[in-house]
Amino acid sequence: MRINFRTSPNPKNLLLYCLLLLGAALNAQAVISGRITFPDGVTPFEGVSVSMTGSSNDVTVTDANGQYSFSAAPGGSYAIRPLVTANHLNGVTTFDIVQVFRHLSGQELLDSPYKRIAADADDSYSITAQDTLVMGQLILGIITTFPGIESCRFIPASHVFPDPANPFPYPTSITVNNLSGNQTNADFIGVKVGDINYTAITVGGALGEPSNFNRIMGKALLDDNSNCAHDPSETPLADWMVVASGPAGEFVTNTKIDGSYSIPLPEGDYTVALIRPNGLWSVCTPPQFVQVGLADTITVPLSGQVNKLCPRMEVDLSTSLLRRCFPNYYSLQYCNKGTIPVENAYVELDLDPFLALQSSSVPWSTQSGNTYTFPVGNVDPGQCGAI
Ligand SMILES: [Ca+2]
Ligand SMILES: [Ca+2]
Ligand SMILES: [Ca+2]
Repeated sequence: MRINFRTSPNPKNLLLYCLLLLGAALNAQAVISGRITFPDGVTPFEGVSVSMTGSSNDVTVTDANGQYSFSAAPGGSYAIRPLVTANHLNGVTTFDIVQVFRHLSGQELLDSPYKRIAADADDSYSITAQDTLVMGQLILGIITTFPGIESCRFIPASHVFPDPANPFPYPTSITVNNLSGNQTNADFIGVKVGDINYTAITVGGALGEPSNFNRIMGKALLDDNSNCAHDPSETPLADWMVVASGPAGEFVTNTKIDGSYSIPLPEGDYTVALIRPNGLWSVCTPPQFVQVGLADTITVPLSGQVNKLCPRMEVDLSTSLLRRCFPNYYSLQYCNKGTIPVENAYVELDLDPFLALQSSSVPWSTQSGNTYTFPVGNVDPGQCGAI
């Protein structure tokens, strides 16, 4: 702030001068800025929406170098989070699917936590056959977006993965508490969902229109003590569907292994409902009505209960394109969607006569013709595994 002061000093003008200086001091702003790049630390993400929420709210977009910047009042606390929801197909090919298959079959493990995050195409916080399935559906045009709505994932560059082989869950925002001066290193590493080998184009408008930042988020927990409210140490409900419906449309996501969910959506009024996976469960939280404004984050806690005590095993089988006379990979996922553990479970695989089984990550116990039995042991409620 520049103050021009030309009149000769007199008490009235001095008071005005002091008040102007005081005003300038109160308005002093600090900068929170950073850069978003691929894991190489070089290739920028241009056109990413970045939100600042907390003591004040703001939204900006990264420039051609992947840079963004906010001005914020010192002393405040802020959360910075990038978001891209467009162009899901960007960088996703059958080559990426093959890499996930090789990882699942143990042939060649994905060698970076960022590749593993990119491989989690269905946003379940785990890498399973389901991820290859949705990648294939996207390439074939059966679906146009990955589940979970976001097409890129952003992890604070300073984050150290405690176990790089299992990077889930991972932070998606940078928190600044009691801002004391310019903070210019709020950098993020970006990956494109489903793009394991980093071939997505991230500049020149390839990431699509800047995303909307309003969101509904929360957790779904098993209501162990039957009060239909969240209590400490209650069990997360993983892979339950959450639906937000309103005049702008219906927005659907699935909860992750820690029970959390997040739905970016346009401003408006919504009804948020938790959907039980099957009749063995019940939902005790009634549909919640919420109003979502610009840059709002609305938290809606959800609770489910046990309806009937029964195990329920489900199996999914998927593969990429099969080539005759070449090795092909099948991935088999099993889950217990029931309410009690199942003991000594096994999966029976009945292969087409044109296929011969060469090897598997879980050894089969018996074979009868082209039918193979894979013992998978005890499976807890909500637990899944892959072969
Ligand atoms: Ca997944
Ligand atoms: Ca790729
Ligand atoms: Ca409870």
